[in-house]
Amino acid sequence: MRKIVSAVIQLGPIQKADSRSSVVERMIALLDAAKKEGATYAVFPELTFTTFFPRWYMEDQVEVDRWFERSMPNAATMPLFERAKEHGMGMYLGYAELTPEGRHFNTSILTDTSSNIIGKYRKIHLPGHAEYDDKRTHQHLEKRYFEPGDLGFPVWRAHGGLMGMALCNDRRWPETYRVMGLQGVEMISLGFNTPSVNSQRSEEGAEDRLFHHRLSCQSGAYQNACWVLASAKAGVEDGHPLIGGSLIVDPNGHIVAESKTEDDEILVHDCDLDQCNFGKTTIFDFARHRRIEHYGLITSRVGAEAP
Ligand code: CDV
Repeated sequence: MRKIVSAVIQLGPIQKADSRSSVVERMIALLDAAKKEGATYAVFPELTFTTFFPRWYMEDQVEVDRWFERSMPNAATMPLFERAKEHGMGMYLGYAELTPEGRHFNTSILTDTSSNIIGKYRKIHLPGHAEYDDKRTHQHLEKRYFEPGDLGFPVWRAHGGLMGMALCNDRRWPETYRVMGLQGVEMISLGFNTPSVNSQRSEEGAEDRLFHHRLSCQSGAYQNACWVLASAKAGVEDGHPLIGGSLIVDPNGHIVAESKTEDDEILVHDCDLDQCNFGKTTIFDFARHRRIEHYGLITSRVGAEAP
């Protein structure tokens, strides 16, 4: 058995006015609680340190850049890295990254048990739109504030296994999981901020949103025989509701833990990476069963074109 005692740490709402330091204090308290339950690895949400700012339309780049981190860790986030190191815990967490060259990414990192950053991922499937859209019930301006990730979907040898990362909307795309699956991934960590109502179809509420979220994570885990650890930022941020539904999904596609609230909450599970072996050596033994001669359209065509 190759067990990682994993904690998916859901964060309740973060308001616009909340400081980074106040969020980091909450995260440290949750990390301490996860450590008490024996966890050695913790998964935090997408854009962990702030409210989900892409819901706000901004024209002033100085105002936009206030939501971004110029370095990681930095003065505000260092106490979290120090505490994780004291506990000997690895972490996955998401944040808005502003590079020294002035580039903006929706990013996640993976740390080892000494809080060294050993992996970085930049969100590839950016949802939403770039200009103000008065037809939507709320804005989702990720295409305005971020550029698409440029690092691909790497997999890292860490924590005794093969670890991958994704961010929110990536979980809806089978390509996300399969590219990592083809590198043997055993555990995918992902953070998300999913508004409880579809901005373009108000009858699609939280139940449907949770259904699609579970469907995506469960099928990705099953079809690639890997663990999926999904951490929500949940609850009502300045009047805007986000679903909870943080999950731990096993390599057979079963949900083994799910959050019950839309607040700060921890899920802990002993994830045995050897549970990936059965699927990877039988029905999803890619080397034996994949037929790449028929998959060309996947990488040569972006949109659907009828024959
Ligand atoms: N932060 C996100 O990527 N949110 C998206 C949108 C489409 C709601 C999501 O897939 O949940």
